[in-house]
Amino acid sequence: MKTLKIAIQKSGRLNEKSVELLKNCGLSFENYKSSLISTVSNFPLEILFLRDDDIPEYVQDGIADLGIVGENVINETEVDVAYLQMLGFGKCSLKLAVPNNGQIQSLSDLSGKAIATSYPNILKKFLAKNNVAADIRTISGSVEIAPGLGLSDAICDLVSTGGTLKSNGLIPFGDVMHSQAVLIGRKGDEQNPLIVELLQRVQSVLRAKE
Ligand code: PRT
Ligand code: ZN
Repeated sequence: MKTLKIAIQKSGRLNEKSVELLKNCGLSFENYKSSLISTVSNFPLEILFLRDDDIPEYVQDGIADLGIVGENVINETEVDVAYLQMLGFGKCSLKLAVPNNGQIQSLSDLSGKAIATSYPNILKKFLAKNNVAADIRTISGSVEIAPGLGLSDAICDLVSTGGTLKSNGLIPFGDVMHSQAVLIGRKGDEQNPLIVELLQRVQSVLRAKE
């Protein structure tokens, strides 16, 4: 049977938990920081270490069979993949936040205002659904400093503890989406016996943690 490929984040917030999950599934592999691909010795599986942003497309396009990535990245890339299992780590929320000077207090106050974000597609849909016409400024990182620099009136960014917002004088005032890491696969592949076997192992690891 064809060896499976699973794409996980190379480094960053999801890397360690993704590696731990695969190890807890009984998979043996070397986890060298320098390697981009690692072969599992006791299961027909290869692990690809990638930027998280590339994972949904790799799975959709069949370059990887499976992937572990945040729902926020899946929604932003607007791919069509199957959610096989929510994994319960990497939890965060994509939130709107504004400077704590009180000028913006409700969603409708955002009309005509500029919002900085790294999630323009998700934000665009959210604003359309709420009938808010705002100007989306896409920036790739350090979104929290945009209002202080005069680049935007508000931001839309991921929040976990809220510490980063606070230290930049911003207050959250609306949830755009909640997110966590999820195991994804290609639609139609769900009956592949190797995927079924791996998914069962993942589910028993998660059950043991409850
Ligand atoms: O290099 P690569 O592209 O793979 O990584 P990356 O830099 O794009 O992503 P990374 O490693 O930062 O995050 C990977 C995933 O972790 C995200 O896509 C989310 O699904 C999830 N996650 C969970 C988070 C956070 N929590 C989080 N707090 N991703 C980012 N943050 C950032 C946020 O953007 C903000 O700058 O942390 C800051 C806020 O944290 P708090 O604790 O101060 O609120
Ligand atoms: Zn990324």
